[in-house]
Amino acid sequence: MVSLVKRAGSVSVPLLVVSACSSPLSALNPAGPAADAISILWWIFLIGAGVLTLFVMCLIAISFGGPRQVSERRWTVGLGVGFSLVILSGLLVSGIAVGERLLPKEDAIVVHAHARQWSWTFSQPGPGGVWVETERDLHIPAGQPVDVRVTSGDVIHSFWVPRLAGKIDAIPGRENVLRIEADRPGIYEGRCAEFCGLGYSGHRFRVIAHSLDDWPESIPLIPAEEAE
Ligand SMILES: [Cu+2]
Repeated sequence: MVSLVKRAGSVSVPLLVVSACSSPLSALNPAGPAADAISILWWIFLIGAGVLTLFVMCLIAISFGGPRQVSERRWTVGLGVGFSLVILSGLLVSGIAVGERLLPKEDAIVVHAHARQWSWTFSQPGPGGVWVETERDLHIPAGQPVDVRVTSGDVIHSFWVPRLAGKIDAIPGRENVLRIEADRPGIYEGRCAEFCGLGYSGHRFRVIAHSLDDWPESIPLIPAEEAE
């Protein structure tokens, strides 16, 4: 019985890990350049943390072998300063390089995302340049960078589409900008990533990426004046 449970566990744990990585809300299942960069950074940090853990475990194992003559200089300069500096420098450089790639730059399509308890309203220029609004679904062209200008009408929320980019807070009285991009057409799940009250769990939205061939005519947009 015990061996059966162990065998089931050994099979289900890797399956759980694999399914979690490929879920619609997994940052480890990237579908755009910003999410790609974040995913790479996540793996760098995981591998770095794994190497450090292994190193410390080795030191602990060695310590069980009895007292050893290791010079103070070797411990202090080699391991205390040198080793830490190498690891921290690597993490710092990789973090800055990835962070720089996530910053908004010029020539992006601009859309507005307004959060409220508990809805999302998106507005942008539609077919013929008419300003339009959509509720819950944000429509973007695939393969194009899009700057999302995020605001809030009540409390602090957070705009997060794990497969397309990092997250950014929606703060009352302030506008924050996040660049997202989808490699290919599809539907990408989004969530509010900041606890914002009792309806927090339902504070969801979707990003629908359309083919560039029929953008923006293919979008079921409602002119802003009709949406009010
Ligand atoms: Cu929220």
